[in-house]
Amino acid sequence: MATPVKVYGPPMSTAVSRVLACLLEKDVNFQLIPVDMSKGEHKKPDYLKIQPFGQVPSFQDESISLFESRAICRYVSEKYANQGNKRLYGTNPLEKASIEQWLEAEGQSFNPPSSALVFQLAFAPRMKLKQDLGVIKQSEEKLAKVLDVYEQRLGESRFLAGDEFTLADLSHLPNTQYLVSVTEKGEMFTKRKNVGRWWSEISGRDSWKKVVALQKAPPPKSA
Ligand SMILES: N[C@@H](CCC(=O)N[C@@H](CS)C(=O)NCC(=O)O)C(=O)O
Repeated sequence: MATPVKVYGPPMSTAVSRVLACLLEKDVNFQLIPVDMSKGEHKKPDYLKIQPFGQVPSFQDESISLFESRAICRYVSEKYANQGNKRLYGTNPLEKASIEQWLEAEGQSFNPPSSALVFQLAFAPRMKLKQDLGVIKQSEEKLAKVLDVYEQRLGESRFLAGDEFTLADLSHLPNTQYLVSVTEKGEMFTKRKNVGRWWSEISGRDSWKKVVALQKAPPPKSA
């Protein structure tokens, strides 16, 4: 069996969970390496050698190291093109362009307001940080506009980039999971008919259910 790739960081991190979902879709064997962020392990010199911005995830496959979850997902999808979900990153230039378009929409339009809401509503209370009501209001307004665009798109096609589940859909799973399952903003998704249908379909995939199970499992002890 091939040597497992290594993913550094806790599955409860949205960016780490994006990479895990991709690896599970592609049937790539992986080893999860704990990084105890509460102890600042992600800012230690050894870790900064593989992730110079001091964030999770980072990733190693044979002799290469990568960071940035979406870049890692693109790499995994290309390198392991012939295994697991072979349609995940498209099979021709047009499919790939459509996937890239919606991946960009996720990174540039969906992620900023949704990750701000995840931080304010899911993480700040756990970290005993004061919530910023202005940020919450502004982010909710921005996210609503993005979801209106998605509602229209998902009335025309089953998934964002067309008729197949792709990296573009997968990339939305981490933030949406938190918003739907641990905040009161889930209605933003479920009350929109097409977005709600899309969310139940993509979040019901075995790969994502396994990621959610990993998020609920007790953290492994760091070395
Ligand atoms: N754009 C990066 C974002 C990575 C990121 O923000 N990671 C968070 C956890 S989800 C983190 O490491 N935060 C700690 C910090 O920034 O110090 C990616 O997608 O990999």
